[in-house]
Amino acid sequence: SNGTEMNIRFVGGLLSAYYLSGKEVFRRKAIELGEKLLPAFKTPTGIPWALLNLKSGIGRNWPWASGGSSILAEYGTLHLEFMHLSKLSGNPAFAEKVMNIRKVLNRLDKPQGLYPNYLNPNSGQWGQHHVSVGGLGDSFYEYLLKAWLMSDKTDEEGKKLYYEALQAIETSLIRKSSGGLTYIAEWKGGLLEHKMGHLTCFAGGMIALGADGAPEDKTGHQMEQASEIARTCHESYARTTLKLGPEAFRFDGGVEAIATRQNEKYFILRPEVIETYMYMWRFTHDPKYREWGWEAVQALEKHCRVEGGYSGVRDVYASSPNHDDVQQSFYLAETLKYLYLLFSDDDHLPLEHWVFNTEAHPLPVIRKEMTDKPSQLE
Ligand code: DMJ
Repeated sequence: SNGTEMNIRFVGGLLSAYYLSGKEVFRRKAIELGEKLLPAFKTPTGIPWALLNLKSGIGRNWPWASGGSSILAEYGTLHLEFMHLSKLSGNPAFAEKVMNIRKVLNRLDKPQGLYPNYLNPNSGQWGQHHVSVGGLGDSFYEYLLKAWLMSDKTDEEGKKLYYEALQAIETSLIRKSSGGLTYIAEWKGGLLEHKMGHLTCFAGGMIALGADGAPEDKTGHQMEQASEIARTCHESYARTTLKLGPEAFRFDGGVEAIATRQNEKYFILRPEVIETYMYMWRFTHDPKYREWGWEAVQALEKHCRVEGGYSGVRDVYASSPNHDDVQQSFYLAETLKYLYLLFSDDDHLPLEHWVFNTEAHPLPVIRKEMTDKPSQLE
């Protein structure tokens, strides 16, 4: 199994189920599953393997990943769930594992302050110097910010690492097209690829969520950046026939926010653009975010609704949808949940009390003074 998907989907889901219901069975199962993941950390550096055989406890990495590397967005997307596992089990091992990952990262040189997507778990050295706020990188950055927020703002290291990483991203990856659209490019050994993934669109919401705590009076600037990214991602939907966004869109060769390669034109019910609308709505109450969300609802109903549920589509520029016949699990966990929250009142899962893991499973802020009693949560 993919250890990080086990964590964000199943451990995260069980933790949320526990905190929302108070039922002991969910706490127990979350811990049981967390314990099954611990053998993945048996590497010379403690950077976990990507893949784990849950029966044998034998780990390995993706055969395609640069020189046997582990992936930033995988080993970097365990922190929130593992902090809760230690709190609920009384077993410090979970927290130790994720704090060690930070320690390894802190010791490494970062090219231009950026975190490469690949890190070798044996040598503790970076693999290829590819940097992304989309696939392979994305939720690492998200979890730095959310680690700080979920700790009731006591995790000062998480805070510092997040704002420093965001600064490096702004300097090296964020660009504005000639048509005035702000986008986040991909970085390959110092060269920019002027492509933005649908996955990268979550960054609008992340930057908005972090803006309030930004250092040096950067709050306004970061909110502006977040709203510009939301606008760009909305354009990637608006410039298609089906009004659903492509997997990746480009800003080169005279195009802006459009997929140019056939294998980047698909839409698989991903949540990131709606996730950003939801955060932008919560922080600004600008009605355009609900309007944009409603456009997506209508397109989903029109082009993705099928007899057995909802399906992805192969080409968002086609005149009619060609279904891929898959309803990804994140459609229910994230896309529909964020739509629901976009049209709910702010006191429904308020952001001061809840942090959403990267699969949109809500986890409570661990209060400085709080004990383990879920009944204390409102
Ligand atoms: C989900 O598993 C999570 O949102 C993850 O962080 C990125 N990819 C999918 C949704 O697109």
